[in-house]
Amino acid sequence: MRKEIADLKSLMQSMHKKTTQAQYPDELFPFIEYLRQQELNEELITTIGDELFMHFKEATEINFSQCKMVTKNLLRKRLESLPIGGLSYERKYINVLGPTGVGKTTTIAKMAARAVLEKKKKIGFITTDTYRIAAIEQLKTYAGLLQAPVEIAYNATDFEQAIQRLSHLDLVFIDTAGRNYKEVKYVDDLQRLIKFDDQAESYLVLAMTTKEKDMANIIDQFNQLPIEKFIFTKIDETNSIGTMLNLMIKYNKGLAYYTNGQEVPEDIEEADLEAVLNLFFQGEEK
Ligand SMILES: Nc1nc2c(ncn2[C@@H]2O[C@H](COP(=O)(O)OP(=O)(O)OP(=O)(O)O)[C@@H](O)[C@H]2O)c(=O)[nH]1
Ligand SMILES: [Mg+2]
Repeated sequence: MRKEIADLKSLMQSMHKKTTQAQYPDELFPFIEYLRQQELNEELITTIGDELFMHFKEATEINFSQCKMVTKNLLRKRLESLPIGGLSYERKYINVLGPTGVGKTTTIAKMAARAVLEKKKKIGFITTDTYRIAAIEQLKTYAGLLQAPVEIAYNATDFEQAIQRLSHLDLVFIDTAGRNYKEVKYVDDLQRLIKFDDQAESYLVLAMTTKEKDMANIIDQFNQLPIEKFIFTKIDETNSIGTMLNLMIKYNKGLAYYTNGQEVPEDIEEADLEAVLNLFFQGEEK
């Protein structure tokens, strides 16, 4: 019985969606199609579609740039309460977390280079990635270029000692091992190994090349940790940016940076609301 009610409900919802979409004037369809290509979720697309429909009800013509403006206003309203922007430079420890191969170490190198070159901060690194042999060397290479110390922590005691040794610095970047965080035990391991106190800010790094559903699963697992903001990497490898917005809105989480290439230190942008909205429409200019 309950299942039947649920089925009926979803049928009615999809019928409602179809009927509202059927009401849209034909001129709106290319724009709605753009939103779909960007992989914005259907719920947001319907909200935007309805808003556009109301906006252009009396209009004689509809153009893309007006649609863009209405959409930007709507998305801006959804996003403006979220924290958007880079490191605060107020907390000493920067925890960088995320699944395998998303670009955590590379992004740390980019953020660290900015902290040194632009903000003139004294920085250091701790890596807890003792799992991959090359990981320590990779971080040491970047640290060498910035003449910054690296500490290696195999366990919580090492980590505590590393913190003591680097206590004279302004900022300490903590690189962690990429693991299959669908397994909750890896999140628990992190919690035991590193610190999530009020001296630390934690960032979850996700690659735009990952499927949205899988990213959502990972975020769910990290929900037990105090994640400050997201960092999205590899936006140069995709043409659809919607996922970024979907996840920020769904999880009520801000955005610190997005990265757009392998070059260190240049391929990183500090997030800014207007820039993110423009990024969403960048595909339209191509
Ligand atoms: N195209 C592209 N590649 C990137 C970007 N950021 C990182 N990469 C590449 O992604 C690969 C993995 O980067 P790492 O920084 O080692 O990733 P990681 O998350 O530290 O990996 P693990 O520590 O093994 O989990 C490297 O080849 C990087 O050059 C980006 O913004 N765009
Ligand atoms: Mg790494």
